[in-house]
Amino acid sequence: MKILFIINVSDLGFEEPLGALYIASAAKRAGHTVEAVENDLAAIETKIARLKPDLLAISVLTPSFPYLYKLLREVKRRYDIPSIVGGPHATHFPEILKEEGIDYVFRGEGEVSFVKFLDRFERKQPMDGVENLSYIKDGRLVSNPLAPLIEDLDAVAFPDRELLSGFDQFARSDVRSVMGSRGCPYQCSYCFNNQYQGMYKDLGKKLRLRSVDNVVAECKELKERYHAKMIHFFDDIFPFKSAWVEEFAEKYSREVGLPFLTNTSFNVCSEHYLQNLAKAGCKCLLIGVETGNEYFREKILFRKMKNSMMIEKAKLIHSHGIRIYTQNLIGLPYGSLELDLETLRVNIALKADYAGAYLCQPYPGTPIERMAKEAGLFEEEKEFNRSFYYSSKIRIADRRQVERLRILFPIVVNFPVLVNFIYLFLNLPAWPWGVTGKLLHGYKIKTAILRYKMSARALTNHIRLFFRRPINRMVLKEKTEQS
Ligand code: B12
Ligand code: SF4
Repeated sequence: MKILFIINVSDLGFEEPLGALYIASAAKRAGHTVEAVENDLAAIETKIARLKPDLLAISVLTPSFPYLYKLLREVKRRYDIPSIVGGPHATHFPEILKEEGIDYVFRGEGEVSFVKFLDRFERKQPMDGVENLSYIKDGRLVSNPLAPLIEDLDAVAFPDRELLSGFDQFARSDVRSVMGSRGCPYQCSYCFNNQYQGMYKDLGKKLRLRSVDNVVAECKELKERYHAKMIHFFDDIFPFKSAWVEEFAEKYSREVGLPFLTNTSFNVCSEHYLQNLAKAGCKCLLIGVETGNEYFREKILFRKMKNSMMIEKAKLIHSHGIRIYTQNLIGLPYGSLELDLETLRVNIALKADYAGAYLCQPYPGTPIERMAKEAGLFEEEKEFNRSFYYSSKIRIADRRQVERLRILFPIVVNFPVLVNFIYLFLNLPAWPWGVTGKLLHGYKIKTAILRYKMSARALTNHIRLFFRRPINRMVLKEKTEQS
């Protein structure tokens, strides 16, 4: 069977769309043909004319759903090809099946049940018993039960990077994306994991690790076949089991030896963990501070951490030569400008190398959305933005200043003396800071995040993607098209 995957490349930089790549591998292993095309109507039409696919597949996140759905509907109006939608948004909102143009929805982990679906689909058999699948039967939405989470992640085929061979932005990149684990032990109130764990309760472990050998084998392949010079581990939290990190540091540094960056939590940053990460080649850690107020952190965000502990751990991270990229949420429900300024001060205290601040987004179904609704702080009529940078459905007190603070935030953390003038800056137009912030971000990507020897080809690719990137431009374009 021939499957055409529509990849939403405009919301990606050099990050590879691992969900689609894993699914493609599983389908190819089962003997199907899978090709990919970017999210552009003309390109899709050309590809359909050539490939004549039997099925259209697409992976969707909540913020890009409205846009991707319109694109899919347009394609379906022109071609009578069944479609299946998967990914985080489909996982939580199978009712999108009611929208014109979506024939099947796939919830949760894909590799095993998708292949079962393809088999039934090809033989035109009924879909009863195909786990994870939602579909319309006799006018009713049917959601089959979920299959348990895959226990042995080593049994899953590596993501199919060949799928992206025709995409310039990935072909020219030398940073590759890898997941060493799936899941997270925490349940932050604003995160997809909170709902995911509820859905998969009793259906597998919250956190699953691949073996070190399996991860190292993938990284070696990336180095040898896909000219990787740096690895971006996209784990929610990079594995922190002592024996695992120790074995990883040993084998990865010997057999792969590429610098890498990854996500982690201050909670797991022990001396042993950091020592091994540094030995393996970790150059930068992306860590959530989220808010500087301990009470809010615990009661609103469901994250229990002391500021003093974070500051202590940040010192330890720096002592191992690893840079810190913090992530912060401002404009929280019940929050205020003062609260967000507390967050700014904590980032200064822990000397973040780069501190990103984002407006808190109450994604549907998350506890934080419930809180915002209960407090009457939810603006129902607002559409979800394709990014969490530019707007929020939360009714933010001091909105104007908080929005300006988002732009000023990384600049002030890098030049702490500016904090003395913060109230003045918050009352002036933000655009000059926007330009400075963008330049600082670019500089920090090169010096703190992507700390590896880039080829000229990769550098120009990064620069091109960096300037093409701002989702706000796309959002503006969408708005203009709508009006
Ligand atoms: C890497 C990553 C990114 C990358 C790349 C995103 C991408 N499209 O691949 C970048 C940095 C670009 C990114 C951006 C954003 N991200 Co992000 N990101 C992730 C992260 C850390 C890993 C994604 C991943 O590769 N997972 C591994 C693969 C294997 O899992 P998967 O994608 O879910 O795929 C599996 C199944 O869902 C299913 N499946 C997936 N697609 C399909 C399709 C079909 C047809 C089928 C049958 C099955 C299927 O099978 C796959 C294999 O089992 C996740 C957290 C996470 N743990 O997943 C957040 C996550 C996906 N991101 C999230 C968010 C909110 C964002 C941003 C809004 C943040 C921002 N900057 O504004 C943007 C949105 C960009 C956009 N509009 O699309 C949320 C999404 C929540 C939601 N309700 O949609 C997540 C879940 C984080 C979280 N914990 O809440 N992100
Ligand atoms: S630690 Fe990160 S990935 Fe884990 S639940 Fe919290 S926000 Fe989500």
